[in-house]
Amino acid sequence: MPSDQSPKGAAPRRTSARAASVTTPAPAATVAPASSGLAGSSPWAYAPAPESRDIVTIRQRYGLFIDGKERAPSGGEVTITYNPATEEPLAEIAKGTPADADRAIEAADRAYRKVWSKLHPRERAKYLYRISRILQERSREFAVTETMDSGKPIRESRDVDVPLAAAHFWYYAGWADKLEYAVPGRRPEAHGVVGQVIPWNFPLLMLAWKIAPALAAGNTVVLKPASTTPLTALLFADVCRQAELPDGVVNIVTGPGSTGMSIVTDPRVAKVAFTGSTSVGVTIAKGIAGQGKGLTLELGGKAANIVFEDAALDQAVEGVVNGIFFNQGEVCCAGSRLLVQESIAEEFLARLRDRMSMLRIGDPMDKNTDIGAINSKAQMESIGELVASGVAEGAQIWQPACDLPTRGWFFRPTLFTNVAQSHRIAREEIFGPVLATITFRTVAEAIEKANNTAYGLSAGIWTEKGSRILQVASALKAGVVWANTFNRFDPTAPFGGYKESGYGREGGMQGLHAYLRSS
Ligand code: TAP
Repeated sequence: MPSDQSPKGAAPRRTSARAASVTTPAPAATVAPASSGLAGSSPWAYAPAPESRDIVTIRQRYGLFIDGKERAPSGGEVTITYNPATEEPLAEIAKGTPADADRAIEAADRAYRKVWSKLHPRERAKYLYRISRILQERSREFAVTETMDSGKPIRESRDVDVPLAAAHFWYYAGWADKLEYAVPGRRPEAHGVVGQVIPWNFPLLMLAWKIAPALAAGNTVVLKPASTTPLTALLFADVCRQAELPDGVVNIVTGPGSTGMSIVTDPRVAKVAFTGSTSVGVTIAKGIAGQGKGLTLELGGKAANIVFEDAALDQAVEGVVNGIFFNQGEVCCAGSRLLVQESIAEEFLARLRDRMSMLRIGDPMDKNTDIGAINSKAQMESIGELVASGVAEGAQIWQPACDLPTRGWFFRPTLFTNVAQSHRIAREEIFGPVLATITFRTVAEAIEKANNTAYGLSAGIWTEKGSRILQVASALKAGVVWANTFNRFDPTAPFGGYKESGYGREGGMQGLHAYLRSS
């Protein structure tokens, strides 16, 4: 489809809080008055600042990227990827089959044996540097495409997803010729072909987290993007061509979960990396059990963001907002449980409600937007169902009075109080802009409640006391603990979880280990 067929400005028509509440369980919700913040009809409302989409040319149809070339799917079928902010189709995407997965693995295997493993590591590093440079040069194109395909605000794709993706390639380029320092005293070797399956919440960034260390370690790759967000992975295929990466080193196979399963279970695939839901992670682990493959799983989370009474409250409010509303809350490490000390709970929640009233929800292409569109209708329904369960189980719901666009999948930011630890909203990953508040009195109680989850991916601590940070951080069962900040990512820092959040680390030197076997 030519780019001009999609609407300019995704949210021209807006609906009132009352009308939009069909997407959320309105009967029990307390909706704040519109005058409580910058939202709605306040005289302080922001003027529209839409990013131009002219830089992006979205084609009508995309094929698979196998052995350096675009190929039609063997079954001849396509799926459609939609703009979640407008519900309009963006492009037809090849529906890769197990036969296509087989061709991609064959190409990756050949490229590994004949080209990539024979290159001097320094030469491999040059390709990674080149890819990083091209991502930087084409950053606007990537940011606009990502926002159109995923629904995330352009501010986030422009300032977080794309720069971090480029930084990952840059960082791992530096490792490519220094692998022996990553595994001192041992001889590092690549696995060969790696199979990677990624989710829809950070499509380009997850691709970079997976492909950059894999290539730096000397592997070749077959990657399957999520069905609702394939466009930046397909644009990345173009970057590989532009960087003159040897054919077959990176292969991108779009298609359903079953195609992902064909990739990861193929005996020629020596290592598997997956990011997504715990249930699919378990299916993959079972599917490849006993095959001797390396496996890293980055799954869900239900992070506690713990605010102690001595915290700088306004900073903590900002951190809590960033923790749960960044990327619409569709973040595995989102701070979706607010643990606040009872002595400050009332004041903290009042400030939090004020801040939430100022969030701007709507057109993700607008540079002022804080909360964009939910990635898919299915995800909207899943969030709505869990929010309804919170109301039914007796938690108190509050939502700010913000206008929502009449088209697209938008969910009003939601705050629950009076939440019991047994409530589903306190236990299950909602993957949406929904925060469940639980109070505590003592440090020990905070730690116990924070660890009372099947997950263990991340956590946040807000306090002025360094000693308390050290005490609490070391007691939390979470792979990543942020102190007086949240959702900070850096290619040099390892990231990963405990328990049902998976195993293995991505990022940093530890992220390289997963892509190396050492003797
Ligand atoms: P998943 O089903 O886990 O999707 C993640 C990736 O796995 C996608 O590429 C998906 O392909 C693929 N996949 C699905 N079934 C597969 C299988 N049997 N074998 C191999 N690959 C398979 O996530 P979802 O359905 O999009 O979201 C469901 C829930 O998962 C969300 O509500 C959220 O709670 C959680 N989630 C967590 C994360 C992170 S980062 N922890 C990310 C996304 C979702 P298709 O897209 O083609 O189905």
